[in-house]
Amino acid sequence: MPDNKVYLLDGGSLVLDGFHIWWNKGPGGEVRFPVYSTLIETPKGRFLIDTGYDYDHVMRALAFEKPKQTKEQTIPGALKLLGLEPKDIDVLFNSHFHFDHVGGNRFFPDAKKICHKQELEQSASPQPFEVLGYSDMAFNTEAAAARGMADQLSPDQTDSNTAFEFVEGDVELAPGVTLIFTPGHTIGHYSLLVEFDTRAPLLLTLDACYTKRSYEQEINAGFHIDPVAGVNSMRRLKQIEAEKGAEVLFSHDAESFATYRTGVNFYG
Ligand code: 5PN
Ligand code: ZN
Ligand code: ZN
Repeated sequence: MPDNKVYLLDGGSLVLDGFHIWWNKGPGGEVRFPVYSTLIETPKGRFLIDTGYDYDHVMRALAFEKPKQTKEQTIPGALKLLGLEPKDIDVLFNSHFHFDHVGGNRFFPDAKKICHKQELEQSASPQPFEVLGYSDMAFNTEAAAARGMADQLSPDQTDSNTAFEFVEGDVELAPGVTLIFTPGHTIGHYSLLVEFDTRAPLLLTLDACYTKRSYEQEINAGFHIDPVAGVNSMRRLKQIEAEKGAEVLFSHDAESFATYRTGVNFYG
């Protein structure tokens, strides 16, 4: 069995109206929710899942989401709490390309980068209702250029140091680290199952389920490409939870997040 360790990297918080978090259910009103990334230390290397949001981008493009992010809640800051630097990350996997999951990608020019086959092309040519979600394009030179947003790139970013390898379907990234294809929120969205030597598996829903209530009541977020696929993805996660006896972690749930291990406290 794999000797895996999972660290949750606190990335600060944002605000949305409750009708965006719980689509067509609410209640409405401002809800502040956490954003975090996931570091998995494995015998095969360090895998980072997502990179949070870029504070300056949110202030420019979505200031109404009222970002709160300390220096320790940037990706380099959160890694530093663990005695790590961005160059210590071997593989960066993006669950999807929404701005709150790609904001720190530019810190990882040397990591191998992986995403779903269709997610990159969708972000380069989104549906009109997806434009706000795919508003930070600094993770890939070609997709940024296709959107007319090359001004978001910094001079040191190149086609090759922002290139992705593609996967589709369920994929084992490393022993005990499995990407679970959960489309609906976006076309190429992934959730994550991590198995351990010594404890129950973790099932990270990522944005297939923002909150515990979303999961229990099968409520999509307001941002989605296919809500029916989204409900089916939540049902699939429930099946995996039951089969594996997994502990389920949600992506944007303040109440749940307060009970999760963060900083130097890890799972494994
Ligand atoms: C946090 C957040 N805010 C807005 C959007 C959006 O338009 O698509 C995805 C998304 C978000 O995750
Ligand atoms: Zn999302
Ligand atoms: Zn998100």
